Amino acid sequence: MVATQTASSLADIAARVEAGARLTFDEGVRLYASRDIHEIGRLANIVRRRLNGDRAYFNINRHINYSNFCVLRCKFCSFYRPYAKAGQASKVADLRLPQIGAPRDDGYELSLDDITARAREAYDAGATEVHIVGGLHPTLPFDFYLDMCRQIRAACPRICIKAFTAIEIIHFTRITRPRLSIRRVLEQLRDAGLDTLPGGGAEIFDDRVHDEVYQSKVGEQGWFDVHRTAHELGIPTNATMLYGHVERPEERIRHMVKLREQQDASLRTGTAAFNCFIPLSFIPDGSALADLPGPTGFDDLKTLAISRLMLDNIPHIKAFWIMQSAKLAQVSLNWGVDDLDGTVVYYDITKREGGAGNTHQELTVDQMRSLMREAGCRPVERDSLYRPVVRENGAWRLGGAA
Ligand code: V47
Repeated sequence: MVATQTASSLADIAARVEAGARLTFDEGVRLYASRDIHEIGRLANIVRRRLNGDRAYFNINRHINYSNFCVLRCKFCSFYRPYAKAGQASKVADLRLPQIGAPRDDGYELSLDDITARAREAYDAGATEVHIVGGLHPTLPFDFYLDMCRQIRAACPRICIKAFTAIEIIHFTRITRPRLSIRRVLEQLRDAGLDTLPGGGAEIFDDRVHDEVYQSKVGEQGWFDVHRTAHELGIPTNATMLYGHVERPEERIRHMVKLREQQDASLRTGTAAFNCFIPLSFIPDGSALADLPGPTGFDDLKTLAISRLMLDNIPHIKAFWIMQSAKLAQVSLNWGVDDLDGTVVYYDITKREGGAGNTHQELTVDQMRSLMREAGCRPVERDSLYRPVVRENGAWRLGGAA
């Protein structure tokens, strides 16, 4: 009985989703207020199938976190290490490949050769993308990041270099002398080999939440300036939302609406736009907000599904299984999600066991495919632009329609 009542309370929204209408802010808030997770999932799946059929995408990628030194002190972050404190012991940790994943309680920064070796190792293992982000390092010059792109491009000619959150891009504008504009930073990175920008650093576009949790970080305007400029330059990007800490449902919906408006504008200019939206489930372990419980599975599923419903103009909704868990990410394929990131392999920024957790976090291609098939989806390996990848005799090429 209760289920029927709650379903009927969403009946008008259901009719509008079925008719292909765009949901309003108020409707988004009502979806969050509903406990009818089945109906929300059913509606999200209508939109998922409309946009992506029965395809579930994944890519063979490698995450590289080049340094955890950071000038910021965001309360949600368990990754950063203060530079001065770590510097007393060893400013530059020259981590050789076999040490990847070794527990450490100090800061590190990878050398350019290490970063390139990790990218090359991934490339040789079949990766089509490297996803590179780090803290805002206080002393590395902009040339370090340009050389990083150049060296990876030379070592891995066909790999997609997806690198640097909007926050890092703004940081680069501040460390150059004379200061470079966002446009010039992006142009120089693109000329050095950068292909796309990841969606990180968005958190929640709201002043209250910003001031409470990541006060000294570049806010919403800076994040949008970077992504808008990237789109104008023909550089595709992604977008994220970090949920499940101190924000309220209305603030999540407002975040989505702001992204939807930017996507409308980017699509109008026609050069590039957001490829996908990734809701990031807050992992409290090891952060200054470790006393918070973090989102529940119920909240994770609702958030992924509501994202699909609100962001009708962003083609893909991605579950980052590192944060939602592989099990829940699989379930989410029936709650609006059409993309799982990715094989990953190593990930430093969040570790379920807290700061001391192992950084080796990997799903194999076989695991990925069987998770997707079991969920009733057709697995499609994609490149960073969602073009199907075909593998033959140990090599890969872009295929036709998926
Ligand atoms: O920018 C930091 C977030 C982001 C925590 O673009 C946390 O394809 C949860 O942006 N709990 C990095 N989240 C990850 C990211 C990403 C991941 C996968 C794919 C893509 C893409 C982007 O993670 C950070 C920050 O917003 N984050 N700490 C935490 N404790």
